[in-house]
Amino acid sequence: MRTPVAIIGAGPSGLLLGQLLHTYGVDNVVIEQRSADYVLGRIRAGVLEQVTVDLLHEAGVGQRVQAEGLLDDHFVIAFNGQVHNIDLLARTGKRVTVYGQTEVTRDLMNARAAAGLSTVYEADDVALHGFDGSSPYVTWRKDGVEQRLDCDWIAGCDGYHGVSRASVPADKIQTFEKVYPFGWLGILADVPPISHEIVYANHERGFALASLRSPTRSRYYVQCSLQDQVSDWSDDAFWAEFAARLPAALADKITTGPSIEKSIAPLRSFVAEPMRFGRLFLAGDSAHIVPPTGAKGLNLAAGDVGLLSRALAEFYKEKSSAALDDYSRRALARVWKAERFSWWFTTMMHRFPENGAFGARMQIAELDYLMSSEAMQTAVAENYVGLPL
Ligand code: RFL
Ligand code: PHB
Repeated sequence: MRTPVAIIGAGPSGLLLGQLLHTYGVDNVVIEQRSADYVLGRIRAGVLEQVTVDLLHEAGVGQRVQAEGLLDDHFVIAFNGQVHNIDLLARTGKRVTVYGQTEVTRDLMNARAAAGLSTVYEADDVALHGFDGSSPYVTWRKDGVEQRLDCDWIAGCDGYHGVSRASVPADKIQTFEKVYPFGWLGILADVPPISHEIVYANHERGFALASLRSPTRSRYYVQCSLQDQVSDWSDDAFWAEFAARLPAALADKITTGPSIEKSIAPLRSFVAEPMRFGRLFLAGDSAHIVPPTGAKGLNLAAGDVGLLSRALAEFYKEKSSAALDDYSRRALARVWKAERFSWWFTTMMHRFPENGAFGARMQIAELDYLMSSEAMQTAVAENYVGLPL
């Protein structure tokens, strides 16, 4: 088997890359270790930047996000019992779209199937070979049978725990990491959301976030201890803690109900440099992780593959490798800015027990300043709606 671009991973970055390349006339094969249902079962991101929505349109999968995505022209920051707006539209002229990662993935999977593009699910022992030379290839086992795919380029879109980054020799890669001393406990429930806007709450009991997937489906989170297990948190315990961390005006709007998903995610900032190794490119979570405060992870993944797909198209159409040679530099410049914003927003909103009462007062001073300064609100809004590609 041979293809121009072998894509490792059928998460949003791999599937979006495949669809963008297809629209540019570049064939590709996606190799994923899990089943399609498993990939669709992961509940993750919910907020799309306009750059991401534009890329979905470019990839030919914009119809449903256009019809069903909820447009938010502001988001909410709560602290000291008060509720404050960050007016995205007034400060930047842009909005964000609330539309679940699950739905983005489903739209991309359907489009890939309709276009007849080749996807291998449940591939075991995926391995990357020869990307430091001119003839890279990928091997895997499917139903016990060894398979090989020769290609011009490999796109490592296989997330933080994937094989692509791990295949790079240690002396060729530099990594930067910060692990936060807490996690997020998230639940999904078929109850009406407290608000159509995303609410980020700083509270002395810890951070809370109110988000949604639709007018009838809520996605809520509370900061939790890294020692906590999902089984430690009954639905009742979650609802009580969530309500305790919101200002009364918002807590009064909570409709409780049984959770249909409940999980704990650790928080991490991580960047690998560079994002190209010979004929291997890294994109999305395989190259970088942000804590979810600020909703940047999926959007960064989309930005990476936006740049990479155009660079690959230029290579095949114009026989120029200039954009491919510049991919890592351009992607990393944008990635580090989103890392900074996500780290800063996380630091301002969460309880850090080791920072004590002084640290908590610093957060309140910063939040007070934010809400009194139009300049600061513009800076936050600019980052939240997403920096240009
Ligand atoms: P993914 O989604 O991890 O997909 C990688 C795929 O590669 C497969 N894979 C392999 N395939 C073949 N061989 C191997 N050896 C493989 N190893 C792994 C995996 O099975 C998987 O299918 O990475 P990708 O595509 O780069 O996408 C990144 C996003 O998923 C991620 O950044 C976001 O979910 C982060 N994130 C958020 N991002 C946002 O932009 N907005 C949000 O509101 C937002 N909220 C979140 C989030 C992430 C969260 N968690 C759980 C980490 C909320 C949470 C709670
Ligand atoms: C979500 O809807 O899952 C979500 C929203 C905003 C964030 C993180 C996650 O910052």
